[in-house]
Amino acid sequence: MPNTVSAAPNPELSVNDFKESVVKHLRSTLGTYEEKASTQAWSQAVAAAVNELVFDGVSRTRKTHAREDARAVHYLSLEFLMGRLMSNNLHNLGLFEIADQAISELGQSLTDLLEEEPDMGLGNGGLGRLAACFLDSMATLELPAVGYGIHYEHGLFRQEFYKGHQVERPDEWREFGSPWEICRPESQQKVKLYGYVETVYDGAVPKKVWHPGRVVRAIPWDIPIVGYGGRNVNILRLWESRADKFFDWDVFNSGGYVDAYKESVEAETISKVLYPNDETDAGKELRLIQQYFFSAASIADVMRRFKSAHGNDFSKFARLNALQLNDTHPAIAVPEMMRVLMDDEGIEWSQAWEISQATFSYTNHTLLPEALEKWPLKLIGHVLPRHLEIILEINHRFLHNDVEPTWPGNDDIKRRLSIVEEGGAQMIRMGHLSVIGSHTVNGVAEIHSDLVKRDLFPEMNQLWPKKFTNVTNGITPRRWMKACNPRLSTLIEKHVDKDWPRYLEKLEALKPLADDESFQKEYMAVKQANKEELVGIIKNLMDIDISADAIFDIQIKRLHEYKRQHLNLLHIMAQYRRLLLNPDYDMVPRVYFFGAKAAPGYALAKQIIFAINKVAEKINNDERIGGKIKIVFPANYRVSLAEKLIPAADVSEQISLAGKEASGTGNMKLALNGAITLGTLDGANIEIAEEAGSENVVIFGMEVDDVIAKQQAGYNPSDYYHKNEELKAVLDWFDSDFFTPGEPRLLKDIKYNLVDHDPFMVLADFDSYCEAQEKIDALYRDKKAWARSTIINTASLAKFNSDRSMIDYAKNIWNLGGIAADD
Ligand code: 26W
Repeated sequence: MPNTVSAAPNPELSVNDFKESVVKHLRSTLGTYEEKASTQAWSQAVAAAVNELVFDGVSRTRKTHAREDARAVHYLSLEFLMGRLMSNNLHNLGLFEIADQAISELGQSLTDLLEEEPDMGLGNGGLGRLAACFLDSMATLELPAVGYGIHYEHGLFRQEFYKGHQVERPDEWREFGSPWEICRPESQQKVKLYGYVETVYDGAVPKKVWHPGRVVRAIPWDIPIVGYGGRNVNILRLWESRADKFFDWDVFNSGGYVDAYKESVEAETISKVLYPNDETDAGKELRLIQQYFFSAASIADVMRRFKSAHGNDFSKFARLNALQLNDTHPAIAVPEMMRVLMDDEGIEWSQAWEISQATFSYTNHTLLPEALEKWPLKLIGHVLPRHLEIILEINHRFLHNDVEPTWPGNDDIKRRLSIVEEGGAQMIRMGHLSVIGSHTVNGVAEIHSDLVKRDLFPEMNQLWPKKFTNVTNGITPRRWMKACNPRLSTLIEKHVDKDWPRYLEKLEALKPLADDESFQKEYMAVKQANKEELVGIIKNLMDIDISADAIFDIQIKRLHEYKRQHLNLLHIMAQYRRLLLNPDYDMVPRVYFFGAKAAPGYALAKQIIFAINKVAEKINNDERIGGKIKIVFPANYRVSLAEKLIPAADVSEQISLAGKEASGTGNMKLALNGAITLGTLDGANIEIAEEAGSENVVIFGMEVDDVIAKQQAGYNPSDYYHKNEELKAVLDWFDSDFFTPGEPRLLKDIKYNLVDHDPFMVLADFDSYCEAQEKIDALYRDKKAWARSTIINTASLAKFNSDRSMIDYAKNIWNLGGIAADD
């Protein structure tokens, strides 16, 4: 359905202007004409027409920032999960309706053109999508900000299912180039690797000289980030690696073509692929090189800009630049900054450290021990010999100046706080380095930030209590409501001010309507229409028939044991069993949607995907249950698929074990679009419950302290297995061929993992989860109560606008103000 929302219309462009521009680009940029052009050519011509406005904004914004000598933030992230850009850019420019009409007058459909665009999937999940939402908000708030990352040739793998198993295929997001990026060869940088460090004694203080063994070039590609309203356009700068020089002519001439070529292949490998690991340490040399490559290129870029304005007056550096570390992935930027200030600029240690610490801040996104990055000391010494020296010096000074005076003679605390982990092969703890090297450290939801202080870095918090803070995550309402849910946006616009996508608190005006029957009807009619639309999409995509009268229950997120997709699955199996035992078992028909990719090396996660697919196959085709349960698991969950699922959701599954999900952001998107949260008291669920009111969410399961108490008392999952007949029966199905006919026990690992270990306490929360599901069922039958709750959810979620997150960062961490770009 075309979006008819008319907020922030662009007054400067008419439908005819836009038509002319598209046709002009079709002919002169794409080299084709109206009668012949493919959908792809049309789509590119539209992108080119949009870019005329976008690029103009880039120049205006840059000029303003340079003239004002603006303080800026540099957001360093190994991941940016941008998704598609066309619809978002049209909305933010206020051009969506104009483009829609212009394109239909040209005999094309905007909806079809939008579907042509591949997702820019340069991220794994929450952390990467958060970075993308933050870019949208920073541009909207007119904050001088640059995103820095890697121009991966292949983003997160494309997922296919083969006989129910996940298969990974390469992602080809820019096979034919992307219209949204501009290459800036003039701003390329060189990045050094390997080699050795020489100490030169030719002045008062010995000088360190790094003789690299390898140099690679970093080529920047800029993606314009259009703020809402279109005035301010920031930049996402992504670095591509290239060999320093393609042919070494001497090697080439002496018959060494292959050797010369090999060097270029190796250099280009750095930006080839995104690591698909999520929440586990990749532990690979190439990943470390990726981290250093983009950190070093970005710092060099910031330095170049600074020096062209201020020469060598580094006393101004921290006043003008903030550097944000998105998790520990860019933590190597800390010693790199020290190296540049000392070795390249001749600044002595203490001043360099002061500048560096005043510049960096660090966001932690996870407490899971397996996700806390550590690098073998030897590996860092091999790849980055100078950085290892600097890290060890940072550590020495920290232990000597901060730890020893606070805990004199306490070796145990020193062992825990040291950047170097001893015992076995020495490891460099990137979390420690990030905390020590930053002026501020934040978690991403209240509870998570508390746990960062209490469990992850308790002594660091004792040393520097003011360093630790919270910034609760957010999502951009432009993409996650206005663009993806045009029906609801249109309804909202009838009742609240037009600038709600900017000021989400305006949705509070809907609260008084929550009990208004005619508004309830309108709101639920929107939900119904969104569900009908999804029914059609699923039919096309998977040839599965589902009914829009069922409850649409959605769990979409990376597949991980702690997120407990298998808890959801066990409950579905239990419901199915109830129906088999009693065909009259009374339940509201349900469609369970899953969307999830598993890290390719994560065997149990892949087996859970296989299990969901096999259970789906059986249940979906079992006529005995009269279609009361359907399971829909489309392959290749990604941003553009999320945009289709979220507006149609009735129930949002947020069922992680308490204390494990740092925040979650899908929970915010679903609740804003009117889904009822079925969740544990974990991450941002807690704050969603606070905002929406506990009567408008369904909470179950253990809380963080219950989890700890149970673990300390000695958790024995097999007790739950033996005590609960239903639970035992469904777990035993995994040990049979019930879902894998003729191939018994293919799913047994899931059962034994749960019965013997159950690290994320699925069995302990099973009963409580089943009860919560019954509450959902009962609530849904009460149409008015349901409508009321869902409206209140939409009306109450302003806190989770990523604009609010960005204002928190700008005020409390970056000390940064907005500047409106020139007209
Ligand atoms: C080293 C491998 C690795 C890769 C990715 C370790 C850790 C990660 C990330 C921290 C994973 C991630 O995306 N974390 C999620 O971040 C979101 C944004 O803050 C939160 O909402 C999620 O709860 C958190 O799991």
